[in-house]
Amino acid sequence: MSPRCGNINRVSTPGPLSAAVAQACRGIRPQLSPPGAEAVDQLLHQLAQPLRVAVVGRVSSGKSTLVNALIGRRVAATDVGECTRLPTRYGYGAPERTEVVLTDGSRRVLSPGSEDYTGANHLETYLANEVLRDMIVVDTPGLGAVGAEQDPVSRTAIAGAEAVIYVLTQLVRQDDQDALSAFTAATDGRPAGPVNAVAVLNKADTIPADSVPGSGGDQRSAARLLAQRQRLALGPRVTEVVPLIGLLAETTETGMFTAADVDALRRLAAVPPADRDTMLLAADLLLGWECDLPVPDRERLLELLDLHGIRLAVDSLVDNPQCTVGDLRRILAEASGFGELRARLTEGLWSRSDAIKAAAALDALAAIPEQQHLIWDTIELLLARPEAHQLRMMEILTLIASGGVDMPADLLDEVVRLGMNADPPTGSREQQAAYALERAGWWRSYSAFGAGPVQSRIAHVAHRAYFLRWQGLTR
Ligand SMILES: Nc1nc2c(ncn2[C@@H]2O[C@H](COP(=O)(O)OP(=O)(O)OP(=O)(O)O)[C@@H](O)[C@H]2O)c(=O)[nH]1
Ligand SMILES: [Mg+2]
Repeated sequence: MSPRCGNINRVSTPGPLSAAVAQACRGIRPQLSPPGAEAVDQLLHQLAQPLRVAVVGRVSSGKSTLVNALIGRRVAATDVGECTRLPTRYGYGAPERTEVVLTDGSRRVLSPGSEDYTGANHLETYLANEVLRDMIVVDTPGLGAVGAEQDPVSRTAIAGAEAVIYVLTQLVRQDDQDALSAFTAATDGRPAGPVNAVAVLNKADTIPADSVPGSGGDQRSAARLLAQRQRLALGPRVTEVVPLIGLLAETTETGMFTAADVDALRRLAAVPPADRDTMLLAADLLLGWECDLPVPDRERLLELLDLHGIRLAVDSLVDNPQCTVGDLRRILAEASGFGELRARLTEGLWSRSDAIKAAAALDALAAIPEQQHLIWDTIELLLARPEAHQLRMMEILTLIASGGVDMPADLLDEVVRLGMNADPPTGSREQQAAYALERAGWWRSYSAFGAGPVQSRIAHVAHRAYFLRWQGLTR
């Protein structure tokens, strides 16, 4: 096995699709040259590991903050300036440690407190946190950091990421779109599409509500509206953009918010309302105002909650002076939007991780530059199996996300929503079944009469998806 492979301990067992792909890989392996066999070993290794999710986005968009919230522990350094320089993989393992992986594939354990990254390609941190049994999280340097987009080092390190959480802030710019494409390079050429990408509109607390028409001046509606608009701008690459206040998620998920912080907030709540309102307009005003809360405490509150979070907590304490630390933590956690993100990640990534991993492995297998006939035949056989329908669906969703399919937008949208299970069921079971059967029939005739080869492939998969849905409802 390649010395580049990490030794993150696998705990959960591979799902049926991953197992089927692994079996196919083992069947092909003896026919390959040593480099081909090595590539297959790498693939088998990755198939046996939890889903590898890279958190990507522009500099200072809040990637490391989100990584901490996801892991539930403040492990990644965060800062207002450009901060994360080396990609860092967080996986389950004991003893807890950080290893520096050098560009030649060798590794050494980083002594605590040391920052000697000489020759490093990336870092691997092993933690005994339960959540890491089911995922490997990769924190990445900001896209747009000096040289980072073209930096082969960071590409290599996140190569093999099977899924991506894309952290956006207020503006989706053309170069953000480009950054999504740059991710394609980092995933060994596999496009990030709705099947493996979830987008987040972070720093929702800093969006001026008045800047978003239709929000009625309400912060949450502003964030939601903007997120919807970003989804449209990103096209079929993502099915949803989830608004998030990553800072509040980190503070509440990592246990950093304590009773001492609530005491500090109480002292702010005791300041006369007019003064308090002015103090909480800007960080400088908060830090410079005469009041009996020591400045370091104010700095800490800003770091933990920023102005919006402080205002929310103080308002809650004014409304209900009995609020406990637990109550406030719940209020802040709710405001962060992390619950919704977690639900999206569970639905969109974790619960599909078997199929995502299997699809990624098939792509990597197809890219091995030898015995192509054998490899393609094996893949075709595998895809022909009924249980591989999910893989076919992922294949066409990725095709649609690439933007090259000539088909009416409403039909493409229907397929994406079908494949992502994006629409909650409506009507009685019988009505749902009737609808699924009707759409199955429609797509079958479309595949037979209305389409070229690509459209026909899509229609075929859509037909089958509706048919399976109908079967599930009438069984
Ligand atoms: N107000 C606010 N600040 C946030 C939020 N998320 C992160 N921040 C702050 O933004 C700054 C940058 O956060 P990081 O997590 O270091 O950003 P990053 O994307 O990892 O940055 P690089 O590693 O330099 O690319 C830090 O000061 C965070 O505390 C948020 O939701 N709201
Ligand atoms: Mg960072």
